[in-house]
Amino acid sequence: MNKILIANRGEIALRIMRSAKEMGIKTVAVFSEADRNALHVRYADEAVCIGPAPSNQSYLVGSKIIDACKQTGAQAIHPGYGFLSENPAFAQEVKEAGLVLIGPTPEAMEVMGNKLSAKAAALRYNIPMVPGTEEAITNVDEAKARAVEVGFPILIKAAAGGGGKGMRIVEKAADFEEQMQLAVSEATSAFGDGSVFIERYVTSPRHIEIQVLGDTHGNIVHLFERECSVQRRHQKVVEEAPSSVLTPEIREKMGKCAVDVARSVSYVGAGTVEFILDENLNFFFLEMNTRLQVEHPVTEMITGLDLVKEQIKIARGEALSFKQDDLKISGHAMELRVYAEDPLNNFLPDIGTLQTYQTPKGYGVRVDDGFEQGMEIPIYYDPMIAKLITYGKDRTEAIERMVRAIEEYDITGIQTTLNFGKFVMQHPAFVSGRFDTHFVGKYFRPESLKSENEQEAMIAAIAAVLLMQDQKSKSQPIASEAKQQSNWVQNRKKYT
Ligand code: MV4
Repeated sequence: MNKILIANRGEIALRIMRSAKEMGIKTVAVFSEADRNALHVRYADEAVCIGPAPSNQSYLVGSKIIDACKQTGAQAIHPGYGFLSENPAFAQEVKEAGLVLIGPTPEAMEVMGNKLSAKAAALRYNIPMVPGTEEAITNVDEAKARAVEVGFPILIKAAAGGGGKGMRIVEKAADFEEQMQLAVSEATSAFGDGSVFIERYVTSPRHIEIQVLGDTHGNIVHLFERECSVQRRHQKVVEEAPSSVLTPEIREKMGKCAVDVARSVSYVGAGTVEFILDENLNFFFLEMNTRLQVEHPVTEMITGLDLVKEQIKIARGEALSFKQDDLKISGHAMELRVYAEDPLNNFLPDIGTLQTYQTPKGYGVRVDDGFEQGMEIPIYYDPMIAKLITYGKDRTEAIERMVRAIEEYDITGIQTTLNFGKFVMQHPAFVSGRFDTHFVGKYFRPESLKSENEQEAMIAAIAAVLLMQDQKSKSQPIASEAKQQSNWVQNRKKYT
């Protein structure tokens, strides 16, 4: 394998190419017409345009990507996350074209792509699961009877689901039928598959996931957990590793379960096994993601492994070069997803041009991004512009470093989730480690940021007045001096 095609864009395309380059592997970028000048296109050794901006005419068209491989002689495809990364039909086409997909088999993707078949596979390994139905609900009365047995509140979930679509909480038996109909119609329109099932609703869960790696020789290991409870509308914003609540015993148990879930589909490649953890630290398997995840860097930081390199070595047929007992956690890592979104306006996408774009630097700071100053954020794709990752000897240092890095990060022209991230890092519930998936809903109000913005605006206004008075009292400063002073006002605003 000496040339791979990266079937993705943005930060993750660059992230993958960097590892390939270190391994002496040539890279091929694919790009849509909206991404002609994108960094991933410039970074790659070769680049192929695969169509118009909308992803269903470019990044989601498997045949164009396979054609680009043939055209350039790339032998393997790294799909990144999103787009075609968990599409079993694409995985099958890649295989039939005589190419290698850097990822699991189409069969493993197929089983894990449906929550019910995923649970059925995991059941053979006695993995703890939330009580509910093991099959899709076909009869409302039977389902209602089962819900009464399981106990309310219950959650109706879409088997094909993702992103919380087709999910409905039911508080009491009388509401069951109506909520079920809503879930079925939502699932049908979102996934073309109306199958739903029920589970007892775990009211205050933490979302903890385990990274796994499997090779083609039957070795499977886990790389510990990531805590992903800080999310809104099923979109993660802050992730960390390790979790502040797991004991070594629970960690080991969850790790073993994750490896068994992977084993249930003979998993090959990097994957993530998702659990929820209740108040009493009971954990339950939810589903498995068969891709490299956005938040994989926090695992890299605490294990010292490069997950993309591991994926490539696995795809080349190499055996894992370490055993479970060789792995240990060192230090603590935090990740903030920097979205082009306005936290003061319900986190609505705020696309535009990056007027200023200066990333933080220094010890323990990693920025995985795909943009530079002056670039425009296209409206067609995910609004995540960067991931800010900090590493420290412990959780406190990782948090302090994150606050410092957020303050150094300078983005103007668009609103971002940076100031929201600072709010999270400084919130007592987050700092103490006592939080769950309701963190944002429970604690975040737009006012929590406004007061800080207003304070900053006030300081800037005062500084401007002082500066004007200062300038009036002196002879007119030369242009560069004036510029320096205005920079000082901006920096003063940023660092206060
Ligand atoms: C749950 C749950 C509570 N009880 N299942 C949301 C998305 C999907 N991956 C599973 N999800 C949940 N399943 C039971 N039985 C709560 C959630 C949930 C959630 C889980 C992880 C992270 C964030 C979440 C936000 C809301 C609900």
